[in-house]
Amino acid sequence: MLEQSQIEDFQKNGAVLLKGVFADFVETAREAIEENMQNPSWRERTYRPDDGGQAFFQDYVVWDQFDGYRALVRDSAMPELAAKLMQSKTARVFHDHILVKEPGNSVVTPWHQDQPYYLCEGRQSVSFWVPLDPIPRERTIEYIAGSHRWGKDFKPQRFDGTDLFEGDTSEAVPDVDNLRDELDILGWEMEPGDAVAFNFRTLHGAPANASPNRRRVISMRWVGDDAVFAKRLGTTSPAFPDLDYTPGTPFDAPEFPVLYTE
Ligand SMILES: O=C(O)CCC(=O)C(=O)O
Repeated sequence: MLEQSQIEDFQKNGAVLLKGVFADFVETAREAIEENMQNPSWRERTYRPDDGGQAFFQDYVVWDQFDGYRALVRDSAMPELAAKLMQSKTARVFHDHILVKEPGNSVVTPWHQDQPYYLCEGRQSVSFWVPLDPIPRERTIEYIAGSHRWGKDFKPQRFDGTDLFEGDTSEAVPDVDNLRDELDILGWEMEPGDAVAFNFRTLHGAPANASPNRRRVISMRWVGDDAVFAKRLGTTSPAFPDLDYTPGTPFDAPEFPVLYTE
């Protein structure tokens, strides 16, 4: 399912397209999205734009609560693909992020890295961005090739542009939209069940959904052998308020099961 060249592209660019890898899980994952929207978790965060347009539903850490998500995570090739891409002996679940941009939703996902607001750290990480609807090139998620190797952790911000952590003096995310000609920007037209695998440090962003169709996505995050707990300047996203941990110790807790071992 995975060519050596795809592992190399993932390592070099921090993002790679995987065609059709989860196609068998699309129908059940769509059912799970409907169930999840009827029964959101306490972490749900839905943006309802002031322009009266349709919502952007988000939920987190629900992969083990709905059959269709659980099947995608446990029964597909995802755990093994994660380990191979990360060049790790193990693949450990971190969490899922469910994202539904309804038709005409105006929320742009700003350019950001995920790593700076997570409660784990490591070089071996991968998220699978799995669309459940067709995504044309002009509405696809985009990545800056190689940005996971820039050695930078940019300041995390909310989608409305406010800082996530008070007093955070780290460097702001560059103005990517004005630097597009100088950067190597990756993005692909996608079919339901395709995936982009990307590193937690790869800069990425996604456009609004100016289309008459829904844009349903499951973004599933994994870590490898080198993952450790990390302390941030404030509450991580997603938050795990009941978790007691020591920064720098192995990232190991029942919430984060290892689903693949070489
Ligand atoms: O789908 C989007 O709009 C953004 C997804 C994203 O930022 C992620 O999966 O980390």
